Amino acid sequence: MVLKLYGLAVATCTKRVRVVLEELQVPYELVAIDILKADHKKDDIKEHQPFGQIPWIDDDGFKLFESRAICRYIALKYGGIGKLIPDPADVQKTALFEQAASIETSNFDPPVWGLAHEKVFEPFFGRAPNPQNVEAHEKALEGRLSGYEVLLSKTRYVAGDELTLIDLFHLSYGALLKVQGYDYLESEKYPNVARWWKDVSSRPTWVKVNSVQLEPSA
Ligand SMILES: N[C@@H](CCC(=O)N[C@@H](CS)C(=O)NCC(=O)O)C(=O)O
Repeated sequence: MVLKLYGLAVATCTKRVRVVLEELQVPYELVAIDILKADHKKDDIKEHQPFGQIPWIDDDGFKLFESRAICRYIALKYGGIGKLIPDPADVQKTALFEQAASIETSNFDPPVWGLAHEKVFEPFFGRAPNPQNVEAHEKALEGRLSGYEVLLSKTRYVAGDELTLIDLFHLSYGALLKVQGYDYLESEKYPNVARWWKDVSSRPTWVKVNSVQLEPSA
C-alpha cells in the first residue's frame, strides 16, 4: 500500500513532509484534510492526530504525526544509510545533526512562525496582525540570523557540509518571509545565510512543493 499523507498542499507542515518525500522519491498519496473548513477538528480525525492538527501519515498501517518526526521516519525507512540523516553509528555527525535540529526548533521556528501567524494566517482569517508582536518577532529573528551567519560561515549546511533534513525543515516557514515582503534570507547583511538559503530553496523538489501557496488576504 502506498504511503498516505493526510494534510493540505498549501499547509506549511504538510510541505515540510512532502519535500522530504520528493527528495527521497518515495511514492505517496496526499489525502486532503481541509483545515480551512475545520475538517481537522472532527472527532474521528483526532483519533489519528490527538491535537487536531495536520499532517499525519499512514504507512501500511503505521500511523505517525508531527511533521519533523514523520520526516525522520521517512529518511530512516526509505532514504538508505546517511541520506538526509546521518548514519547513527557516526556519533559526531549525529550530534551535529541534533544540534542543528535544536537550532531550527528553538531559534528559527518561534520568530518565523510568529511572523507567519501575525502576517499571513491572521489576515487570511480576516484578523489584523498585532504590531507589537510583529516587532518582537522581527527583533528576535534578526538576532537569531546573526547566529546563523556565524554557523553558516563555517559549514555549507546547518549540520555540516552535507544537506540534511534540518536544512529542509527551514523551508516552509522560511519561504513565507518573502510572501510577507521580508528579505531577511536574501539580504547582504547575512551573506552566508543568503548563500545557504539560495542553495536550499532552489532545489527542484522544493520549487515543486511550494508552487501552491497560501497568500495573505490583506
Ligand atoms: N508540530 C506540528 C504542528 C502541526 C500544525 O501546526 N499544523 C497546522 C497546519 S500547518 C494545523 O493543523 N493548524 C490547525 C490547528 O492547529 O488548529 C507538526 O510539525 O506537525
